[in-house]
Amino acid sequence: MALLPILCYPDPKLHTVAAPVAAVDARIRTLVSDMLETMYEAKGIGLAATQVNVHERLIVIDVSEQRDAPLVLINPELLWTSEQTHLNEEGCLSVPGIYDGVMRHDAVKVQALDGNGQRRLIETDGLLAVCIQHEMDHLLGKVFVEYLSPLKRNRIKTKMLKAQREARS
Ligand code: K1U
Ligand code: ZN
Repeated sequence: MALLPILCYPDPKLHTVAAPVAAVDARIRTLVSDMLETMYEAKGIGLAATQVNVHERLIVIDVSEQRDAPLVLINPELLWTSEQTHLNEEGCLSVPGIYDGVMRHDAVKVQALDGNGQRRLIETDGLLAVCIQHEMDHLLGKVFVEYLSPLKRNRIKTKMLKAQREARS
């Protein structure tokens, strides 16, 4: 197991569109286990492969209180989203320290392969539905700050670049 470095906004690599995973093989199983370790260590509830600079359609999630219910979604496809939406306060491990509201569907239905390559159908709502939408956006190269106004987004970009400069010096 290994901790993977997480890309930080506004790194342009975060805007890469991920390609499908060709086969759930030993390389993917190692990546899944490294991503889970990285997500737990960073105290996140989700992580997309894009955020660790791997541009394949793979996400890991754990929204459980005990942090003992990992969910692995490989090649996830959104089959259905509810008409009903709500404003959700979100954060992102690639935009540390920034939280803001994003409109999300209340419920989603997703088809994916799990970590064993088995097909899974998930219909869910609440935090899991929000997290799935957030992570699937990453696979499309979209970071949650892109839902915010250009003014807010530019302020966040400036703040992140300053923090990264200071961390280097
Ligand atoms: O993709 C990521 O960067 C992980 C992100 C997922 C996420 C958080 C909140 C709403 C939707 C998706 C995080 O885990 S950020 C960590 C965090 O702020 C958080 C942790 C637990 C509950 C809520 C937020
Ligand atoms: Zn994120």
